[in-house]
Amino acid sequence: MSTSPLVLSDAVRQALADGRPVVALESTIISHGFPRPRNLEVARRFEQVLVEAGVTPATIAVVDGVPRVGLDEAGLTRIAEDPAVVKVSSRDLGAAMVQGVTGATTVAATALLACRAGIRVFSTGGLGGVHRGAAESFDESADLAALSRLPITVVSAGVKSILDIRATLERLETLGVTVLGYRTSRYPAFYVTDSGVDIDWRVESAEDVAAVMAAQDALGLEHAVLVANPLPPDRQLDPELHDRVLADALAAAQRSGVTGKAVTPFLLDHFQRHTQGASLEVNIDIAVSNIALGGGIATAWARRGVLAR
Ligand code: PSU
Ligand code: MN
Repeated sequence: MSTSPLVLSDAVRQALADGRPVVALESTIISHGFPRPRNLEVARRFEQVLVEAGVTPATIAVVDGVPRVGLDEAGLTRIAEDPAVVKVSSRDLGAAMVQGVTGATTVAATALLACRAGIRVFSTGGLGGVHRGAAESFDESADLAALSRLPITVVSAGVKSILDIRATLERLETLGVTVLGYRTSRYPAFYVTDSGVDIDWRVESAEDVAAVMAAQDALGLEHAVLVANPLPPDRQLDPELHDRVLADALAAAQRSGVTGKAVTPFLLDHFQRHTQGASLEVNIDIAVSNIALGGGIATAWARRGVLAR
């Protein structure tokens, strides 16, 4: 028998064994998504939102080469504070383990490790996707391919408008990833409520999402369900500020010649610095809202499990 290299925290292992709700959280959002020192406070708040809802948080990262599902205080602090923490996608996991690296996991790597641990719900802020100009650069996040082969439900506010949203939705269709609008028929654009792109399926409750998960399981489907959860219009980033800073960010990325996995952090950082903190507060608001909804979905899912026994 081979033993799994995954290390689950006691809280996560016990909750899964008891059939209680668990929500996975990614760590790249902490290391590369939010500025220090605010990021540590934010990472703790994310977990607290779940704990208060009776849901066990499972923040996922690779610490000194060990893939961990559920971080202790030292692990969370390390991810938030250590500037040497690298960004780890699914293809990086094996090498990071062998070389004893400490890495923050992207949506792709977090979803993979969560699935291996038996977790079915994962909340984040925004997904990676198809970059603008991808027809030339071929820059498409590994998040999309990963979601095509992992049976996990991911709650996000869509993808940021730094990306090509229409192309991202086309790729998700090709890859067979389910997209559900939570109380909306329009795909959200992260900072802004509405990307202008229609989506096919709308759900009204966490129970609705759990029912779709159960139906897909019954068919043996093994791709992700994306739940698109927009911020209400009165809490979105001022669309005028958004459009101006976005144009600057894209131009700066062009000029700097940044490539590969550095592109997304570069654009996010530029965006954050040039909105004088306004985007940061909206970003936190979005993540908290997605985590709360993820908690509701995990609770509805756990309830179904209990009923089925
Ligand atoms: N989009 C955001 N915030 C983020 C990310 C994306 O709005 O923090 C992070 C996530 O971890 C995502 C990763 O999985 O960036 C995608 O990076 P890339 O485009 O290099 O695949
Ligand atoms: Mn990329």
